[in-house]
Amino acid sequence: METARIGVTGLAVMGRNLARNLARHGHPVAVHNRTAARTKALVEEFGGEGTFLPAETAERFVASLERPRRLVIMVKAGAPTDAVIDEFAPLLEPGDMIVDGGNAHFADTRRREAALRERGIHFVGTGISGGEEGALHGPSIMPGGSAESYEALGPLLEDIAAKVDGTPCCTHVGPDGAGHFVKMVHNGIEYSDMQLIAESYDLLRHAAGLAPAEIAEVFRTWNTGRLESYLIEITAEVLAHTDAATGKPFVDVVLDQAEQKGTGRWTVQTALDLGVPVGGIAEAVFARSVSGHADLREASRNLPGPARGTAGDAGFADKVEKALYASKIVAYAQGFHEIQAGSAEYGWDIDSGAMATIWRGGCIIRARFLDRIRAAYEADPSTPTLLTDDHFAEALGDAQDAWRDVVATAARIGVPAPGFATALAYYDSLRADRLPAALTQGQRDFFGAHTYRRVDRDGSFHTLWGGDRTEVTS
Ligand code: NBP
Repeated sequence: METARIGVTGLAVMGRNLARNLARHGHPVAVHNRTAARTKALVEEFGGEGTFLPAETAERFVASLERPRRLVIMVKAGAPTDAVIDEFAPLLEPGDMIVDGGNAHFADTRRREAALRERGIHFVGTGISGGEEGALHGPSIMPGGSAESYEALGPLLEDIAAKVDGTPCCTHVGPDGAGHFVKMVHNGIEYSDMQLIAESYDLLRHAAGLAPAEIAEVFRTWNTGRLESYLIEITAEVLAHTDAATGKPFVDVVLDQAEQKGTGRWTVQTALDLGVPVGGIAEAVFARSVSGHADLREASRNLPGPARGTAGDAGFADKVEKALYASKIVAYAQGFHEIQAGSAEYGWDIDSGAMATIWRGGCIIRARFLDRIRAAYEADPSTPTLLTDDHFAEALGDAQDAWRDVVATAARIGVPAPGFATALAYYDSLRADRLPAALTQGQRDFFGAHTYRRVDRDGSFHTLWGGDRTEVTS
């Protein structure tokens, strides 16, 4: 009986395209889906692209895999993933591998990995970015799990991943949940990137007075420079598009209420747990949340504010470009800080430069900029922040006047720019000699005897605020 090198169960858009990608690269692939009609449709439509071994039952699917077995799950994240693991794990043997390519929460991946490890089965939580197109033509792949499992899976995954300068956008991220953690932060950064681009558009429209088609041209120009990226490219496409039904700019007929699904929220929740400031990502999640509160917005529409006349000068678009680049550096610095914090907390030993390398292609945040991040980590692998890298520090220095002018202009004319504002505040917080946290500590000691440390000697202290205000050691 012919055997498959790898199997995919769950053949909706992602699983189907991943299976086709494997088959197109010459890997015989077993295919299975809970509802058999999807399996049949895949083979009928795309059977000519390679060797597919369809199976109607879990038993036949597992039996068709060469050993050790490599089984990829591409089903809806959450309970369906557990259901599929429960169905397949009893059919597997020690040494076999289950790859979960869904968008699982890394804590679930850690739980599943630990449970399956006890049975000798490798569970490989794998972040896959790039949507359905990426799955078919080459995604960015972030596999976690054991190093041993990567030896067996890596060549296959690297084969189907996107390539940049011949380097595959896939590497072993680290043990257990590391892959899904990095994919989560990738999505958080994506939120931030998109929000900053949206604010740039809003300011070009309302401060510089440009029309959507003109703004599309600005983005096209930016895409030839240091901001070159997939997101800038598609922004120009969306802004240049005209609605066929009304003849209006497409962006003007789309309801301005954005959705925020799991991963952006998880990135912020996890950052809070780890104590990592990711204001740029948080503001991006909140900006979508604000947009979705239609009642709140309707009730607030007539609140007073400044007249929204155009306020940008002739060089305003260049200033927005600088503010965007500077804020983007901050967003990535925050995301990478979260990756480093997660890596330290869970003992993953994640190579940050390698993450920048595998995000250069295949995924939504792919950009020329990521080469700069890779170079920054190459120059100093243990840097506490990307902001101090020579290239980034120079860009941040060069952006100073423009960045502040853009944030001030937004505030003056009443255009919300929470992404730009929080990025600048983070930057100023980090470079400040003294922060007002000293006063916060004083307040906390006053109302709760929480104690404070002093700048001039070691120890914890408390002032007797309700008494004679002498200081005691605590
Ligand atoms: P969906 O997330 O829409 O899931 C549909 C698949 O899950 C179908 O194959 C369905 O089988 C199967 N399934 C469900 Br629902 N419950 C099941 C159960 N209890 N037992 C067995 N199978 C079950 O598919 P998708 O959009 O292709 O995404 C797959 C995974 O990839 C998700 O985790 C998603 O978050 C992740 N992802 C998606 C994208 C993207 O751009 N769409 C990008 C990156 C990652 P059925 O056919 O029998 O109903």
